[in-house]
Parts: sequence; C-alpha cells; structure tokens
Amino acid sequence: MKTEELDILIDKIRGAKSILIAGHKNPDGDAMCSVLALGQLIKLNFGKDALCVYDGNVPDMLDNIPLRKKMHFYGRVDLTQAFDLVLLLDYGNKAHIGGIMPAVENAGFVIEIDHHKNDDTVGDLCLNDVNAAAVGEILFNIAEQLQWVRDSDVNELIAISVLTDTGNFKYARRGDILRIMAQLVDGGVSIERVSNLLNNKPRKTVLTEAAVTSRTEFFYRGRLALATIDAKDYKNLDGRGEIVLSLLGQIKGVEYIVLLKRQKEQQTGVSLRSKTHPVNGIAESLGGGGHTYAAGAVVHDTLDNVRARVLELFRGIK
Ligand SMILES: [Mn+2]
Repeated sequence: MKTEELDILIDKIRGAKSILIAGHKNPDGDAMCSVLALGQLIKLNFGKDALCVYDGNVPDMLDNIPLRKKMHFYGRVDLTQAFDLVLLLDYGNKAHIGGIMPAVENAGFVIEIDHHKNDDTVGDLCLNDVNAAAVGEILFNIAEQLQWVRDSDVNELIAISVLTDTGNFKYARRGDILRIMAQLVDGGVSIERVSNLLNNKPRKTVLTEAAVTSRTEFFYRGRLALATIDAKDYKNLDGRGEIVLSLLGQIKGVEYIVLLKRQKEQQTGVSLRSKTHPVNGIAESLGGGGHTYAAGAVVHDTLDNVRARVLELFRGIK
C-alpha cells in the first residue's frame, strides 16, 4: 500500500468521532471476519469503538467466530446520523451494499478496502488489491506496514477470512497468502481450532444435504450426476447446495454435476459444475452464465421442464 494512502486512512480514523464498518449483503466468512477484525484493530490502536453492521443473513456456521456479538444487523441500530467515516469492505459491487447504502451516501468520508474487480467504486479512498486472496489479507498487510498491534481475536478473524475465501487454500493463486498464514500460526493461531469454529451448521441442514445427495440420479454412463431440491429442502440448505455439489464431485467417473432447485412452482435454479469440461455455455443457453467450470442459471419454468431441457443439453457429452 502507498504510504500517502495509509496516511489518509490514519488521519481519517484519528479525526473521526463516529465510524461505521460494513461488508457486502449476506456476508460470507471474509465479509464478516474482515469487518470485525478492522473494528478490533481500530479499538486496539486508536482506542475507538467503530460500529460494525451487516445486511441480509449471516450463515449459521459463522455464529462462533470471535467478536460475533459486535456485529449488528443494520436495521437494529441507528444509522440515521451522518458517520464521519464509513469503511466499506469486500463489497465488490454497489448492488451488494444493500441497506447500508444511505449511510455510505451520508458519510463524511468513505474508505473502501476490497479485493474484487470493480470499475464503479464508491470510496473517496480505495485501498483495493485485486491480487489479495481475501480482504483479511489486505488488513494483515496494512497492520504490518503501520505496525499496528494485533490481538488473538484479530489474528483468528484474519485466518478465518483467508480460509473461507480460499476454500482452505484450494483457490490460493499466490504463495503470499500461505506465508501470511504461516505468520499467523507462528503468532498462535490454530488452524484446527478456527476450522472447528465453523462446524456449526443446524442439524437439519446437514441431514438435508445428505438426503438430497442420496436421491441423486445418474445419466450418460455415470458421467452426469443430477440432484434436485424442492422448495422446503432448499430453505433448510439456506439457499446453498455447495456441499451436495462437492460430494457428488468426489464420485469416480462423474464429470458433470447438476443441482436443480425448485425455488417457486415456475422458477428453477440450476447450478452446474464440471471437473475439466466447460459448463458456462450450457448455463448461457439456459439464460444464465458464470465461470468455466462453475456456472448457473435461474429459469422461469417448472423443475420437470428444466430437468428435461438440461438432460437434452448434456446429450452427447463425452
Ligand atoms: Mn472476499
């Protein structure tokens, strides 16, 4: 980070009587943990209490992270005052700011710290780094550069933000992030302990994931695994079927995984995964899109009709 930019960060924190910190709506591990870590860094190094808020739902698995009680649903606190400083983390895109937007617009000064590619930033100062694996990594680097004090809560929060955003390092693209984790471990962080903090799903979620997985159908010589979730089970999964997709991907010979979610009678969510063959083209022909090996669509049709269309699109797969 440029020294001049960090000087502004320090000046703004020092000069602020009121500070608000927020991440993206429906926060994930990075959005939650980096917000709480920054709040704690400000407390430790400036003696100030920043207000940490979120919009949407927090996944149950994040209920036991350090300082969780310091994170407030934005609708339950008073955001009508104009905050001197708003720190916006990990938000990626204006559309993901959600209910915090009025506070961002009213703020005396807005500093964003993000690792998403974003051509339409809202910050007066942007401390963004698209090469960072998580916002937690950027915070670690800022704290190191400014020689800020970190306590064990900050270190654990940064570790969780990194573990969750990199899928336990599976998606790490640079060695830097592993070297940062090495420093955190040397500083007392137990990867086993923080990983276990996340084993915190409701019973019904895991039982539903298992039930949905066990009802999977296989097509095209076992190359395609297709699982379906109806509306009731979909709610239990908290809107996500990542575990089902991941379990099916472990099966020998399965190349493509399809998860169909009955969202409404006439609305079906489609998640597509593949190990080595592109699936974004199939998502696009369903009106969706995504990454090469992980794509999806929302189709306004019944689950049965969408299932037939998907099977047709996969006909002739190698
Ligand atoms: Mn992130």
